[in-house]
Amino acid sequence: MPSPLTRIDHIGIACHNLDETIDFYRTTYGFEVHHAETNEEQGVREAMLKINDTSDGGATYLQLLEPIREDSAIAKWLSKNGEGVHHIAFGTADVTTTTDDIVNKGIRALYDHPRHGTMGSTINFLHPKDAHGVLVELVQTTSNDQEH
Ligand code: CMX
Ligand code: CO
Repeated sequence: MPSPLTRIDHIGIACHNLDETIDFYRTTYGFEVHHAETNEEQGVREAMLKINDTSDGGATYLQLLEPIREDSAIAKWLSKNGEGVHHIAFGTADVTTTTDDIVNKGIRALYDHPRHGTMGSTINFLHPKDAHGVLVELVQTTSNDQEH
């Protein structure tokens, strides 16, 4: 059976200063900001840098994340680890079903119901302690999201 996870949607990277980090990615690699927003619920300012389109109609991004609150997940992680790779996100056509199927294998999801992610997506996370030390995000986008 093919995997319901059809792309690397993004790699989440925690940083102290979003604007400085965007400049680094632009001048070093030539990546441009495709989309930027503040997600109050997640406690972040973020920028999505598009890397490539994918065969499922989606795309792969780097997600640069700066905390906007001391009690946010990103602020806590930065204070313990410093800047670096925070999570990987897989794209799926149906985040609810995909999450339920993985939960049924005994892995904890962080939310009972999907929440609001970047560019109008819906997201959930798998607990890193159940996933060999990797915080995994599951992302469902809509077709409109690809055009932003
Ligand atoms: N990757 C791998 N392991 C991680 C981790 C990460 N990003 N974050 C925490 N851990 C590990 C810690 O190392 C720790 O392990 P030990 O017990 O062995 O020391 C354990 O998980 C508990 O960590 P903690 O620092 O006490 O943090 P919390 O349990 O309070 O929170 C988590 C961890 C994953 C539940 C929290 O970060 C969370 O809710 N994340 C989901 C939301 C999120 O990350 N939002 C920002 C991104 C938004 C977006 O992508 O749009
Ligand atoms: Co993310």
